[in-house]
Amino acid sequence: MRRSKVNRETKETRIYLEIEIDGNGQADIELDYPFFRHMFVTLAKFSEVDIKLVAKGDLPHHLIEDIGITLGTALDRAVNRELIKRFGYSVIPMDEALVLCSLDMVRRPYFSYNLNMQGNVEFEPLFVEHFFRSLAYSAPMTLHLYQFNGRDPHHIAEAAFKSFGLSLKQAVELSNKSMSVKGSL
Ligand SMILES: [Mn+2]
Repeated sequence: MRRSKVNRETKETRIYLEIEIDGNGQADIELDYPFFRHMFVTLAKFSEVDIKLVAKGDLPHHLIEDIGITLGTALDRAVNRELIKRFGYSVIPMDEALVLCSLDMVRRPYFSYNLNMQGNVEFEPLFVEHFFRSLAYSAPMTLHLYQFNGRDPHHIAEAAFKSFGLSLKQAVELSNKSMSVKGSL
């Protein structure tokens, strides 16, 4: 079974996260931030990774950052990189928004991001960037999120989470051949 549990406690946050890679996208999210709860349910749905999350903390900024770190750590523990397809990519529309995700589950952290969300009231757009950056660096993985189009911040963020979910689903699919010319990721 490809699953892991991570319990991360600091003076700022307490995060408990359980994932099952070969799940069917069930989400059980305890987080007092409705927009990001919606995003994590979306991530589970499109990656088909089951996610159980209990996140409590002092500030929303700390919470979202630490959930990113915890999810990266959980993926690292649950996945054997020698046995997966390694790359995942997708371009997802949501009405006027069009967002690409391309990722490589190589053990080399890199993060590239150009999402531009303005005039928003539901959530802090910088938290979306912070979440994905924390995740990419703690996994570690190479992660690109690229916005081609979009005006509504909700649509842009949701397209990014869907696109990341679909890309992750592809990348962690089992493969019986090593996807590295070096022989190791
Ligand atoms: Mn929505």
